Amino acid sequence: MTRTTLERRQLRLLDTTLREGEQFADAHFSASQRKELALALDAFGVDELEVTSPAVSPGAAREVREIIALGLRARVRVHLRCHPADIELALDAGATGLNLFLGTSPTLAGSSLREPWSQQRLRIREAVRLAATSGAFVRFSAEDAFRTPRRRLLAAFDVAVESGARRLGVPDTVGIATPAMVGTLVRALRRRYPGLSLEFHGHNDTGCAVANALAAWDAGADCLDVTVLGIGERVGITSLGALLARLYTLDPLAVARYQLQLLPALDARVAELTRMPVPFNQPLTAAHAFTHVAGVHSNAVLRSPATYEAIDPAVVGRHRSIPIGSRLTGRHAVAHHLRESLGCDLDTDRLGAVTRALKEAAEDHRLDGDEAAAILATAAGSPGER
Ligand code: HCA
Ligand code: CU
Repeated sequence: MTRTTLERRQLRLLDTTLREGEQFADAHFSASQRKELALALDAFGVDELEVTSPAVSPGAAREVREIIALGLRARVRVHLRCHPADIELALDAGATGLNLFLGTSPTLAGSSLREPWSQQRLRIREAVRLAATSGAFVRFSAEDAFRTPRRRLLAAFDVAVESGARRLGVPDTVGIATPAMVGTLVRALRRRYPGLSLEFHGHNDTGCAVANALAAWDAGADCLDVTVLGIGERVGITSLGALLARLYTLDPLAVARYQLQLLPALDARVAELTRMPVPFNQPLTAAHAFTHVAGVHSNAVLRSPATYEAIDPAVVGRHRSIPIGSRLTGRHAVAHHLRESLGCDLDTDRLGAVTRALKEAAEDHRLDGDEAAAILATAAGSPGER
């Protein structure tokens, strides 16, 4: 089921590292770093790039112009409040894609906006009309969609569509939706607005951002929001690499147009710019994404990688690693190392002895490469080698 839907519809990935990503507490990108990231994301093949509103600061306005001027293949979308002045600023900067948003939930309306619903409705109508009359591609997103009563949500979307929006955004702003909730809502919207583009933007506060993005896709959304490493407000949103890993295992062809080989460098660069390592649990690009430790695992992987690998490391230009510095290691891993690093094979008894020596040495700490190599070298040099 998923397989056929993946093949049939055109997936669009909207990368918002330059907008949502900038809201990550440790992110600050200079103008030249923003351009560098925009170029890297374009080379990677993301379909759309979202940038911060020019209303934020004069620097942000300059950067919108500069990124548009790069003439990327990816479409540039400017993230905007439903304020006429913000829209004018984006149009002045040359924007042809306007991502409008407005908080529709009672929680947000009661705190940040303090506007009655009738007023909000008018605001959506005017903003979307103004944006659409310019000829720009207009998306309207109902911030906090999953805490917005269904009737109000649909009323907001109806106004946006009547006023010229070509895409509707469904953000799980505080990350409380489950995949089932996302599926139900997106399916309902798909039925109500056939032919309209649907975008999903999922925060990761409860660890469901990737699963929710997949649920949105399965239910009929065509545009999924991501950032590099998933950076964003609080614990961020759906990560680009994690979503691609998720989709790849379902259907490699569906993501074939993205340059997966460029992912490790992209993730490493954003980690560097945000002064953190690539998180240990980042699919595909974590330091140990393709490392096998336990003897049973390394034995099986050496015989047939698919036993314990969802994805071949070569897909992202990486190699598998089978360290032997743990007490969990096994004789097959050790034999592999002896062959690879010292070009020698030991008989069964010697191999058993060196494996025991390694395990014993690793009883109270992980052996680093040098310690393990020293034990192997001793074994290789001693009688019994062949
Ligand atoms: C924000 C909130 C937002 C908007 C998403 C959207 C969210 O930081 O402005 O425009 O669709 O998560 O709701 O990122
Ligand atoms: Cu967000």
